[in-house]
Amino acid sequence: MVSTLEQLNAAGDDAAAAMLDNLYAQSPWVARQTLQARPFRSLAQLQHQLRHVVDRADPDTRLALIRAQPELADVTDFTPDALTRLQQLRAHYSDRFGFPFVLAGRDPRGVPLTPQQIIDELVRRLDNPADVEHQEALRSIHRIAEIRLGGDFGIDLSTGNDIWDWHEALSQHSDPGYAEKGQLTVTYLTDAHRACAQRISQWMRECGFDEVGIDAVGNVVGRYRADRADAPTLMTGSHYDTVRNAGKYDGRLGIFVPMACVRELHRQGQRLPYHLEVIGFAEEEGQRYRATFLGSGALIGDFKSEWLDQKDAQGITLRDAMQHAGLRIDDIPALRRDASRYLGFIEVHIEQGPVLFEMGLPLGVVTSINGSVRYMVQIFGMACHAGTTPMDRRRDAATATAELALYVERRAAQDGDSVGTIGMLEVPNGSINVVPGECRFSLDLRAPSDPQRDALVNDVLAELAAICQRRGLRYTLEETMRAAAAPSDPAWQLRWERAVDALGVPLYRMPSGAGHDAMKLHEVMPQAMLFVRGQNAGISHNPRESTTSDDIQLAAFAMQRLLDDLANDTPH
Ligand code: HGY
Ligand code: MN
Ligand code: MN
Repeated sequence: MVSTLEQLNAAGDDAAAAMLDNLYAQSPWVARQTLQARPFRSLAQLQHQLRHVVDRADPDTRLALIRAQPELADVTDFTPDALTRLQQLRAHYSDRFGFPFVLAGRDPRGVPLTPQQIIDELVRRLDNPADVEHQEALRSIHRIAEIRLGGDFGIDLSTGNDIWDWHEALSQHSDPGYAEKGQLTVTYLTDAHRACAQRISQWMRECGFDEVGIDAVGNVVGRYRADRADAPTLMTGSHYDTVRNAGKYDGRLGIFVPMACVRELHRQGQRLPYHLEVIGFAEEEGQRYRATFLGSGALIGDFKSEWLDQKDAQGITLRDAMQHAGLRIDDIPALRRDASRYLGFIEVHIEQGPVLFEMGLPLGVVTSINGSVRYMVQIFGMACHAGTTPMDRRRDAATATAELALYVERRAAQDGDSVGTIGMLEVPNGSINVVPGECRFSLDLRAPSDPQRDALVNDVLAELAAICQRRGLRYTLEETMRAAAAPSDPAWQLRWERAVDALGVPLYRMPSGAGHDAMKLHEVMPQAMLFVRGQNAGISHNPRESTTSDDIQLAAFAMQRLLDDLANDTPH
């Protein structure tokens, strides 16, 4: 029999505790203490309070909670060999950590894990340091409780599951050289990229958008018309290109969540007092060409024509790639939006960091997006014999780069909230027995404010010059991207805050260390973002990037709430 939140809030203490007694095995104290915070406005708020009660318990109580959990119950699908392997690993796990292996038997989509997935997860977690595994065990216990709560209270996850499934289906398209390895890489205008544009277009049509098209730079643009032609427009969306060996949710989540909202509006036959423009931006990551934010930039009139002569790793120019894809370069200037016709821009994105995951929160409201600058650097020294050249006679480009890398790490850490990364580094045509005469590398420098970012940049570039001076080397420097810090528009940030609060989800405001298309739209219209918790400690730009149907659904409900509230605030 399905329970309701109203029943839980109204029940006597014992009856209420009985409604929650299957969430945390052998540990009634969790529910009892949680219920003291009644009434709950949502299951999300109840879940957060359950986690909070466990987090504030003393270490011994938390350890007893883990030890009270039964071992994996359902092993019916295990072959005898797999079961033997499981038993051996579980024994090893208990010896190593002093508590049983606890795992939520379902994946982030709520689908039961296969025996192999269970064994793989157990093997992976055996490598965890004890303190990390202790936290991971607790998160597994909370995930089990979340799944059981959803069952007991009859949560319908169909919206979250559908959005989750769109990601899964789109991830089938990947560039050659990666697809064969089961890796996801979709770079600008490859066949996989263009297949993605077609899939997204098709799904938009199925969702009921009035107009769907692929624009002159490859953005997929869906419009859901307002209740009157001369209404203003709200823009939302994110990117569908990816980094190399990427996760499935970076960017795409911000396309699919609004698509699901339009699907619901269409199902209800509801029209808003504003047009809703949902955009799948074609190029944000700047992987194939150094043309970061190309998709969103084109909409604010910031398509740089010099990009057209850039060549990719195969020597194909951006111009050729666009013409091969049937894009009309002459039509690009017309993509520029008249910002006066827009209410603003909102974007949903996975957090791509550990904060929400560690706080046990499904959603966060973004306060500002860090400003960033990127460079490609070449250091030139002298290639020479590794065996005969004395150490004090070398002009080694690689050790100079290494010296700078350690400086970048130290200098960025000095600010506390700046970051500096050398993500690409190579000795072109290097040989094992040749002192590197050249070294190429990237620089990615970011900070919450432009002055802080620029101070970091100035110091790093000064150190680059000093290192090369001291070592007798020369270098070239090419700035490939500069994005100003983008504080959220207060009114739009408040809209997200109200929507999150209406779901009963505890409100958490946070900066974005990652760059997003919102920072381009920020240049011409007000913007604000919503973050969704990432699983696996929020890892991103990595195939372990993950998020649950539950959290995806909460993001969709938050956007629906924002759209409804905006409709009420917009003159009809
Ligand atoms: O690098 C970034 O911050 C984003 O993922 N493009
Ligand atoms: Mn990214
Ligand atoms: Mn992104």
